[in-house]
Amino acid sequence: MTTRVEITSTFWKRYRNLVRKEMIPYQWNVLNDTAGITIEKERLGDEGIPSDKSHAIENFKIAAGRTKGSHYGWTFQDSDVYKWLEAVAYSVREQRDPELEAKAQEVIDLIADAQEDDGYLDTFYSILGIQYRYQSLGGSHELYCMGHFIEAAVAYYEACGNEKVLDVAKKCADNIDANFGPEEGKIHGYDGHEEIEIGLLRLYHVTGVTKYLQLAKYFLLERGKHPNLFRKQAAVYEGPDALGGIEKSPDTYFQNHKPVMEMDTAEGHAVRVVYLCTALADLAATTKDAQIYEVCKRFWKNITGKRMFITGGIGSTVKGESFTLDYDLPNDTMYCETCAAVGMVFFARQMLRIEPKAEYAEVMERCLYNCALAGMALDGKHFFYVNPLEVNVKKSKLDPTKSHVKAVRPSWLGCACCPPNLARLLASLDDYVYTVKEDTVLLNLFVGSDAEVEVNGGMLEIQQKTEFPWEDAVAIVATNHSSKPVQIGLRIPRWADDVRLVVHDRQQELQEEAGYHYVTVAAGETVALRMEFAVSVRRNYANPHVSEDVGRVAISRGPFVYCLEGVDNGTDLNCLELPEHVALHYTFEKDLLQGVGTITAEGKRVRSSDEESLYRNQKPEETAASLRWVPYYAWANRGENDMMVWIREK
Ligand code: FUB
Ligand code: ZN
Repeated sequence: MTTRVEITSTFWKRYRNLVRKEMIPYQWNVLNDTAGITIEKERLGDEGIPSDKSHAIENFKIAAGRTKGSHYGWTFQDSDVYKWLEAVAYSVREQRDPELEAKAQEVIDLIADAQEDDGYLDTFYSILGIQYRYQSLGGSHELYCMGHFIEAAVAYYEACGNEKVLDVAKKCADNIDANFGPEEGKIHGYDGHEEIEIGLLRLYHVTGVTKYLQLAKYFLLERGKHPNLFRKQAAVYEGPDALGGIEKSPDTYFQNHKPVMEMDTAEGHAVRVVYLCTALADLAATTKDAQIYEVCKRFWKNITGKRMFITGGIGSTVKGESFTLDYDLPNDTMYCETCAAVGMVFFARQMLRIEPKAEYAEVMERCLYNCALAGMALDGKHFFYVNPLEVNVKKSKLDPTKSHVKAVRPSWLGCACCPPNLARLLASLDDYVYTVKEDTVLLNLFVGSDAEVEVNGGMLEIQQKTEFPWEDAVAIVATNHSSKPVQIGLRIPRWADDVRLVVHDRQQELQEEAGYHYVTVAAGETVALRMEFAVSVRRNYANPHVSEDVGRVAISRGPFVYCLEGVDNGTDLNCLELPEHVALHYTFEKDLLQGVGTITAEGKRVRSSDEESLYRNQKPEETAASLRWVPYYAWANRGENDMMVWIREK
């Protein structure tokens, strides 16, 4: 028996139906170049990368010898197909779909045909020069792509029992194992972009074959022991241009500046960092290695304590899509890539496997409900790569340093890592609701659902009846079908002012242990619980080291961070002010943005009576202004629009 969580929440079912009905078919058309859309460049400077179409499926057909042509797109174009396949796996796990499964089988057959006889799998090198494989690891993304394939294969195997896809994955991993490792004659190195480590660990979990665990461990712990690896390879590399010079980036970009076990801050490319952390935490959970967990905790502390935006976004600069330094969190030039927020959700999930700390679930929730969801329009067909906390439409168009900050989600992106990443996360949301550890089931996310959770050698049936996030209570009914007692760890949300817990109609005092309250369910017992939250609208202030946010306030309610949009608040959002003591009113508006809670307040707007002069000696005047906030995730669904999260407070 395995754990099964069926999501019943209206909020989340809408997203999951969107994945099944819109995202998967739409992305399939994009990958086949039949969607009839225009693909946007991410920013100035990307002109050199061919990205007018996806060509991803065509690349496989060419590599498989089914058609003629050349490779097109980024070196990691294959990963778009793999992430799509992984999303399909979770979708059919939730609801079987013979037509979609037939399509997935076609893709699996195509991938198998594109695989080299020795297991190597990468259309870029198969088409452009197989003799150059593994020679430009800084930019080539070969192991990254294979890691994504292995993840998809494991997910699809687990969903449908498809042996073929798992065999292709094992063959692929065996090829990597034959080429990399500490032994003489093998390459002593790793990929410029972490991901293979996650894939190998998943392959180990499903097959139990220890060499996959060992290889993942090798890649993780070897990292940083070969500074200059990528530049050294690049100096003698004569193959096809892997990624326009990325391999010459500083070692920090690739987390290659010192051995991983010595790292204590998040440096370089944000997605790479969180994929590294996800794999490290999985390794620590799997091998119960306390030292590796210490490293994970250092990363966690640095990221969430000093380098994360209030929306759960990470990556402070477009340059290298990277972290910069502690407290450097600029609202209008940041990066906050959708994939990075998705990766934080992965990281948090693995941390929960190691230690039951609600802080991990809180960050997971913050990233999920804010930055990750904001990565997609409500129609499931438009996507942000970059998720700003402040946008001025004119500046985005005319200021070259803000060309990456968009006010409208494009239909697709030349570098399309984010849309299918979001699809696979939303389709697998059921994996994030609970964490099982020994005799305990942690309830991490309040998501209406019916679940059967394998725990302590038996089964716990657990139902969450709730319309959270739009309702402030959860009724939980749990039946322990095993012969031993089971603990349920109920997360006590920090965004609530008061949490009341009623067990079998009797109010209970909460006893908090690292953010959870534990309830024991005896063998054969059924318990009925009700958690009620007093959720108010909150004003949030940043640490004053975050210079951009000094004197500013961000509004939140429950797990949602809110923002002001031009469509509700007019232009020049920076002229708006929220007086310190005015009341903030919350209303649920069922007809707005598919149903959202909005917040209103009586604010102020500064304006000049003399619009002509740039500088003057009088303070601008203040007039009354009605302010209206919407949840951040729902912004940019009403046309081109300025937006702001942090408003000046007076
Ligand atoms: O390099 C592969 C993916 O493309 C990264 O994860 C994203 O940040 C984007 O650069
Ligand atoms: Zn991305």
